[in-house]
Amino acid sequence: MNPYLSLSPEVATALRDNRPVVALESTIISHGMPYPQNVQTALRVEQVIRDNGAVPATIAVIGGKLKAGCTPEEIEYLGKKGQQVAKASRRDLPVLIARGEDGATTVTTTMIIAAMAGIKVFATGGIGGVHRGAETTMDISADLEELAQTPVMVICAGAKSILDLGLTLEYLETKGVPVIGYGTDELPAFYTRHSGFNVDYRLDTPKQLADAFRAKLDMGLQGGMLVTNPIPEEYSMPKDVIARAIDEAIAESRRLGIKGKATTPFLLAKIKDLTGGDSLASNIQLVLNNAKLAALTAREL
Ligand code: PSU
Ligand code: MN
Repeated sequence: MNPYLSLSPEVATALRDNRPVVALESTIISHGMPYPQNVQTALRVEQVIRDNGAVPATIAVIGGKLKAGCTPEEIEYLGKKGQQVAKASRRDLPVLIARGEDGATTVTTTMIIAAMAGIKVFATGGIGGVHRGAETTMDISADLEELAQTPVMVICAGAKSILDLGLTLEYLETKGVPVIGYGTDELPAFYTRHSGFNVDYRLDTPKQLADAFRAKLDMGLQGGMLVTNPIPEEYSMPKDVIARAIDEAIAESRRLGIKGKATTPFLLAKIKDLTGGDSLASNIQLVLNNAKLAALTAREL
């Protein structure tokens, strides 16, 4: 086995016995939400996965090890350190590992480590994508390239309109990534159920999701599958409130000249400030909702 990979005993046993395991990312803990809600949410998400019959594997880089299955102490550590922890994408892994450092895994690196461990289903909040203005900044998340090459199903609530959702869908189409709407024909936009853009396919049950992904794996087609699961109606946010906050956050980031890997965490924090915490409550609910669907789908697989 990969000498850098370290499975928790629970995850190792579950994988050996062919029981369902769901991967979870850690950038959402360190950079996606404030402390202590980030730690509380990460632990609640793990509980939801257990309650639905699967084993959670929170993924992170700790002391130069690729961890699949963090302890509650490790989750607390990542949550408390917050933005001090390196946000680790694909390009960051070699140096972090060689130096024995820590890193919070994004969708990209969570997929990489999940695949190394043999975990096929991953639940998160939102993915990175093509940023607004990418035609001049070239800011396109590595998450899209990872979906094109790594065999993991990613269950999210769509993408935030901090991104250009139309261009994000075009990119995924070019890269051959199936984009599925769970119970919907429309791409959900994270805080809201509607974006005005259609997905490729609508599937309605965890079994249908598992069957489609199984077919992809069996054919040896490289890459993952993106499942977009709309936020439950009762937790969704008014469209105009969130649109205003996002526009203002983007304007501020341009004024300050925020660039590169700092962009997404900056926008997420700003939106939270501007919406007075309402967006955080929605964010927590949609992650719990995705965790449940991921557990049920992992069982079918
Ligand atoms: N979008 C969110 N919440 C998040 C992220 C994105 O709504 O926490 C995080 C994820 O870890 C994602 C990463 O993989 O940001 C993308 O960063 P970038 O745009 O720099 O690729
Ligand atoms: Mn970027």
